Amino acid sequence: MVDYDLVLKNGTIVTAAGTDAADVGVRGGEIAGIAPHLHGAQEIDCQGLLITPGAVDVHVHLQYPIGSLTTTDDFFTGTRAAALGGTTAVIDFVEAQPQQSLLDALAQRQALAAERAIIDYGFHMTITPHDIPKLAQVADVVAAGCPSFKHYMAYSFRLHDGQLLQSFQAIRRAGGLPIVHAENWDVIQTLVQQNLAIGRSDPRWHPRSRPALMEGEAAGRVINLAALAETPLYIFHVSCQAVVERIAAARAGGQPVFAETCPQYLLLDDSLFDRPEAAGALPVCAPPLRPLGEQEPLWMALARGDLHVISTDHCPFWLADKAAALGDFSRIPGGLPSIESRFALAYTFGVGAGRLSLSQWVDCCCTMPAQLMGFTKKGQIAVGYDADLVVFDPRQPVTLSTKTLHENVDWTPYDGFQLTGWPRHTLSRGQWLVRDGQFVGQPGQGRFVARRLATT
Ligand code: DUC
Ligand code: ZN
Repeated sequence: MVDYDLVLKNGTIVTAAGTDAADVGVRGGEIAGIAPHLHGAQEIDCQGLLITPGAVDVHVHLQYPIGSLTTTDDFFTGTRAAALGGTTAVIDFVEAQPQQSLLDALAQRQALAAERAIIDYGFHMTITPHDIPKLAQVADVVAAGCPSFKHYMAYSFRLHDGQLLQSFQAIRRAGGLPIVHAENWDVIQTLVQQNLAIGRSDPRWHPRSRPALMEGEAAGRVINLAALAETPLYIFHVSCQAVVERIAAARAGGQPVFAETCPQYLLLDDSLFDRPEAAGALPVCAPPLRPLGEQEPLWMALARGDLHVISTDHCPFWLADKAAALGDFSRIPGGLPSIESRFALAYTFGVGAGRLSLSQWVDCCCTMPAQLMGFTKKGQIAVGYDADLVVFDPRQPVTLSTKTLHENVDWTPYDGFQLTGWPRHTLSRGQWLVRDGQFVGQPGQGRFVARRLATT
């Protein structure tokens, strides 16, 4: 009997809870059955392959204006690359203009994404200093399906401690989740000026002006502010042990602090800044890549549960735009691409290298990010969830390069990386996005998803 629109047959289902040899039946865009011997109008043989939830990337910057530049992947190219890499939902950002309401800014950004996105998406609302008088609007933003709010402790739009506290209090009242980019901007600015003043202008002075010690200090401070406001907290792009230690201590004391790290902090180190000419400028991002030795403890923190998510902070700029600022490291646009390779990088260097179990891999890349950010129907293989599914070939060899990747950028920090394991098929709400490694999706197919946090 044909009960389903589509059945993924004979694969190994991997969830955050374990593995299971069963078929997955899809009906009406949802997962409708998980059992042996299911039958459907379409049946796909997944023998020898893993079936995972679609991966969820909760930190991406697509067609995102930063200073005078805009990130080079737009909502089409970025989400197409994401789908080819097994990611079926992303969270991008929205920032209001000084005179604009938060809801108006959200509607504007939603309209931009709606035309072009391939996969489902949401937005974090950024709270900048000019939004402090607008904090009464936070409840409307949560009600509109954006319950997570980004705060910077760095850059011109950083918030001071009192402003962070005020924002956290408003978000707590509204049942939202504050997110923080934790660095100490005053110290960074002082070190940048000191270094530039004595002619230390090349990229190797970028990480030396943004010390891990002070990332740890900023994280500790913001954890304390969250405790004061009695709110949960999510920390973006943790790069070093100094932050992990603060998170672990807070969690041991019962404080609900959650955090992500990114492939660049797990796999790359600050020796890349010593490369000559433009090559040394390319890996500039903030927080910076850290010295060799800082990477392994991040993997261990993921396995232990002191870090919870691997996201990308995908933020691509052209090689020429990075190179143009070579004379002053502090002007190099910060950001690295990895929206396409994150899930497979985490498989090869996590599972393949024995650092993560299969379930931890799925948890960090799919389930936890969905759960923490309130995607209530994503990140799991369970009846009633969206049929966002990846069929992953754990034996597929791939050498990463701009030739094999589809990100709209002319370099990758993972050039030459040899992976074993890559997504073969990607489905979003039961629709094919990628079939046998070929993109078959349509612009505009992705939908805005109103997120609801478990606590709201
Ligand atoms: N850091 C980056 O490297 N890029 C985008 C924003 C950020 O905080
Ligand atoms: Zn970012």
